[in-house]
Amino acid sequence: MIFMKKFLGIFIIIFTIFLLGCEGQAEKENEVLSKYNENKLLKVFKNEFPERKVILCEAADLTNDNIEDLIVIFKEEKETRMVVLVDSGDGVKYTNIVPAPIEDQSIKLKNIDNKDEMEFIVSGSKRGNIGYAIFRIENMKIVDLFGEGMDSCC
Ligand SMILES: [Ca+2]
Ligand SMILES: [Ca+2]
Repeated sequence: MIFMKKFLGIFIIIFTIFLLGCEGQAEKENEVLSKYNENKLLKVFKNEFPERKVILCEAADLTNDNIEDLIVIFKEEKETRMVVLVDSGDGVKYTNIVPAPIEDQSIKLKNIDNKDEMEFIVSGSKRGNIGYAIFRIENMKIVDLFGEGMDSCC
């Protein structure tokens, strides 16, 4: 009987940790995305591609014209991909689409060479394989400037 109680106790603890873990993940996602609920570029994207599930966004001017653009990492079928929505002043324009890490995605903005367009660093993982790459938008294309391990995490 004592053994059973112990066993049940451990089971409850493990189960609680599991539940907390799931909830934490979902909350984090909602928190990140809720910041962009009113973003007009994201609204256009969601309307145009309802089948693409948005995972992560980051707003910044990436084309050096003082108009804010939007980096979007999304899932479509089983692929995780990234696209940049450029506010052209005459509607939304899309860059090419590139593979993105499938887990733990993060986007960091940094003007690495301190001039012209803002660069951005995307990192993430896939089953523990970590990768990152530095990108810049050139002529409406996502250009991969430097990276490591992206093949094994995308
Ligand atoms: Ca811009
Ligand atoms: Ca730059």
